[in-house]
Amino acid sequence: MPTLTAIYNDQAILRQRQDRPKLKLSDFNMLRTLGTGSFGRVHLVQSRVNARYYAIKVLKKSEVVRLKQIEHTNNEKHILETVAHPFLVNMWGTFQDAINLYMVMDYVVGGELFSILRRSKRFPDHVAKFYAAEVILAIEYLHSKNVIYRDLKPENLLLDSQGHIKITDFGFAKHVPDITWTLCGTPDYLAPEIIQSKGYGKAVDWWSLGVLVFEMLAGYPPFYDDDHLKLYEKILAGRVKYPQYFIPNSKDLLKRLLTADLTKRYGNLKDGSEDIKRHPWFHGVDFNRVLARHIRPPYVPTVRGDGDASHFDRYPETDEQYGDDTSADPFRHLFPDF
Ligand code: ISQ
Repeated sequence: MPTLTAIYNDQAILRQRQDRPKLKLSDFNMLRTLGTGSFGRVHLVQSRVNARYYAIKVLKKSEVVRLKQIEHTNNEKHILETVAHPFLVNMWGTFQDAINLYMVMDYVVGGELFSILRRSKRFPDHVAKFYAAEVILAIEYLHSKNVIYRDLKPENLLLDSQGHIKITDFGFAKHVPDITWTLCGTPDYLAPEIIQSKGYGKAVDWWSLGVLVFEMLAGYPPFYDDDHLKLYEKILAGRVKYPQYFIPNSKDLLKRLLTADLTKRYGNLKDGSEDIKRHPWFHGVDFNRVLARHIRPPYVPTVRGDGDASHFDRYPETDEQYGDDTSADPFRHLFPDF
């Protein structure tokens, strides 16, 4: 991918990463919780070594095991170690104790695109296009490394201090030689071939790009239903009602992304993501300038200092003590690389 490496040399960054000392819990002061998930939480922390802020994702091993997420968790760690891109959250290291796994990542101060979208109700065309362009470059980069992301949605797009995108949460990402079969992802964003348990590949990310662009433009996803079974029927039926305020070019691109037939879906044809980037909706967008972060972001978060957490919701804090190396650790062998 010549245009990419000319502007952004991921190999140099990946090499520099390798000879860093292993991080440990005592390197950090725990500040507040930034988010919670089914098997752990993300904390804002400050390094005692360099005073910088980071986000630490803490996963409880027993929960990861109970929820059968061992493989996904190991995938997440491995993939984050092997990628470096301006629009992907950067991981600095991992460690574990008897109870938990820890992943140290950049702190991305602007919060979730989801929050801005819900507050704005919907985005004007040029705003959706800006975020779509940054996301396309990140997905294209992951696919060039044979990684499918599988969880594209506004909750997983964070805004940095300047308003550029950082994709987070690689819990469903997978290294794929060609196709894979596991049922995972978020119901609203599932591609037909996943629901139908067909083998699937990179094309699922281009489907979910279509869902994402639709949701940014409309304020709601194209296939919406509280009942998951009905939702899946809608996705498979593939009928989308496009609001009349969608401009013809956005509607045309969305139809080509939200195409159940894999042999016709944009992103999955012989020219890959070039078909999407060359589509008339992106007319006038210079993707080299996007990659270089030279396009001015539509929303710039107001930030009072690097450790400002005001763009994240508050969560009840637990008095959980991390760093337990005295308990029995029956799961260590399941996470040998942490
Ligand atoms: C980085 N910054 C803020 C929040 C985050 C949540 C998950 C992963 C990384 C993060």
